[in-house]
Amino acid sequence: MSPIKACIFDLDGVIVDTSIYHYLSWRRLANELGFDITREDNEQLKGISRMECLRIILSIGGVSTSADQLYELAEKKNLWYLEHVQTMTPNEVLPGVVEFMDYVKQAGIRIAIASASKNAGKILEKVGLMDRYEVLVDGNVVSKAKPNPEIFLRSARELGVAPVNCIVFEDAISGIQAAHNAGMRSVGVGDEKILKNAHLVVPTLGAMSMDELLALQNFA
Ligand code: B16
Ligand code: MG
Repeated sequence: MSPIKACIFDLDGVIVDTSIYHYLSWRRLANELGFDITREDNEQLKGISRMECLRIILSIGGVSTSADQLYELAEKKNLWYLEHVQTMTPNEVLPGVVEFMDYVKQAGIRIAIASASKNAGKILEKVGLMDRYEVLVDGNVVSKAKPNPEIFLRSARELGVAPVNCIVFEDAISGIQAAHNAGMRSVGVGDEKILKNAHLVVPTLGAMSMDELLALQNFA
């Protein structure tokens, strides 16, 4: 049995859902380049870095650009995305998240946020969660995308907790794989059929009980 000493939460899809804002901003960019993207296309972009998303969008439209243009396009999309982020309020925190974080903290379990987003700090500030976690590891400080375990290993290191004592909460398949590659246990937040490799799957954090969390201590 490995006691739970830290919970590491992914941001987008677990704590808030900014995927609609990413979609609107990527779609605006695609339209400006003369093509369109669908909601299904947007599904592929979850949990993936900004530059990787841009490469996927451009391949959908069959557009090729220079390396310099790639950075300009990514920057343009990000400015549009930030206009949406500026409108975010605490009402956008997903159901049950604050209550679950409170339970965890009261149980003496440490909290980190691990997000591929370079805007994670801004989003957490807009939704009023800045004082609910000890460590934030985001796209500004990690270079290897999930399923590489870098983001979770760094979170554990900054908290001073061994990986075996960490539980990761993730909505992306690559994030669950990254948690396992880090030697951590995982909770998938979302669809059980998609996140079947996770040690436990819940539809939202609000559906997760403290008993279920503590039962994860018994998983190897
Ligand atoms: P940015 P997460 C990810 O956040 C999003 O799921 C993904 O769609 C986005 O492309 C990525 O952040 C980078 O975001 O452009 O703001 O740096 O799920 O890892 O919290
Ligand atoms: Mg996510």
